Amino acid sequence: MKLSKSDITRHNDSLFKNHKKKYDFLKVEIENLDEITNQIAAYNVAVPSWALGAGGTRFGRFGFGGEPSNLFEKLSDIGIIHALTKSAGAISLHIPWDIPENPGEIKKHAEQLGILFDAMNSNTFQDQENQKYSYKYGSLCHVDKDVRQQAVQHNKEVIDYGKALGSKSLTVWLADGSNFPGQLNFRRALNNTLESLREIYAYLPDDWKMFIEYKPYEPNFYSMVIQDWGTSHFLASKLGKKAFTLVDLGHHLPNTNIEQIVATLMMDGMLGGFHFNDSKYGDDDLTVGAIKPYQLFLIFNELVYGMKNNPANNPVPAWMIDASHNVKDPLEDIIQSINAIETAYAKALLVDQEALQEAQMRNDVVHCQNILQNAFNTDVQPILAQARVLNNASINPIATFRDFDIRKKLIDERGVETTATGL
Ligand SMILES: [Mn+2]
Repeated sequence: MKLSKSDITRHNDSLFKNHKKKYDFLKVEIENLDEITNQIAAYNVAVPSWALGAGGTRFGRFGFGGEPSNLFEKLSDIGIIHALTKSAGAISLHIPWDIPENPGEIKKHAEQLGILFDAMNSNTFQDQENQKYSYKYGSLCHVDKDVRQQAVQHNKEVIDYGKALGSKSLTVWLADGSNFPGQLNFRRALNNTLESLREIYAYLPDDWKMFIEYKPYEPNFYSMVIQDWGTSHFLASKLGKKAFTLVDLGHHLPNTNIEQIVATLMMDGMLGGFHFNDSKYGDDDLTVGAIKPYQLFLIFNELVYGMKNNPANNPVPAWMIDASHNVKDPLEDIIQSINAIETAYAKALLVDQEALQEAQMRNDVVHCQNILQNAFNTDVQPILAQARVLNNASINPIATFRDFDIRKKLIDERGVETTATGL
């Protein structure tokens, strides 16, 4: 199943007139509209290989049919999303779920679809078949050196797979921690983790980055070894210049001010990666922007400010969608997430940073709030649609997906019973 450029532009014909009217209307209001549109048109976010099938809950999993059952098909699915949006030009792989049997062939397929290989993800939160030592009591933090070495070795292998595909970064997320007080010595666990990470870091190629993800709880419910951004930052600064903190929106306690964390990390040049999702209660992995679009906008406001005012040389963060799907078609869900991310980004680009700074210096709190909320309340959908027009993508990706009956075609091609590997 492959969508051609001409299929998409033909579908756009019926939508173009109405779109142009809306975009021209915005042009009257927004002076630098084309500049903002170009920034949105250049934006890409990586799709993780595990988000293309139905995600499970601990109670059940409900498939969609036509799910990709190997890496080649996963790339094809992202190819469909990328053709429709021209904003999904990267894939993030998870080893061992996506071990490339033939890296050359996989790389060629990705190239033809315009997809790059973003961060590689290791997995030491499950035991694999034929694995010598168990991660039941931790991996990089484990009390037994043999277990730690096995986990270090796995991360080195993940780097090797990434090298073969042209990836340039490794994301380490650890489920390590304890379920009961006294189970684990905090300092020993953190120190073991640091020493293990040092070995992985030493193996990292010079032009690679390492992202350290944190999470306050789950799967361990008393303590997580890397529980918050401070611990991640602590480890990354001890490792060296190639190590950074990764922020996952769902990995915070309720009501945490994530935009402030973003600002603080960027001030120190330490924000390396970003995982998008949304949540009502915990790490719910819901569609981006489904619950708290204003929070997402405030986060993007800090990102835009941080990239413009960047004395610590924070790199452009590695963007990735990290959501899970059980009741929506995963491809439609990812399209919705991309739309929410670009919506927040476009609104943040509308913020008049100079006026905001002036109002802040005058302590004009009312005006500060108005500047932010005027940007947030602007309908930026014509900007996103115009960005897609510029890229020969779809004016309305979900409508195109449905009009072309893509899910049905995938089911015809792959069958109803297929299951994507992953969570
Ligand atoms: Mn994540």
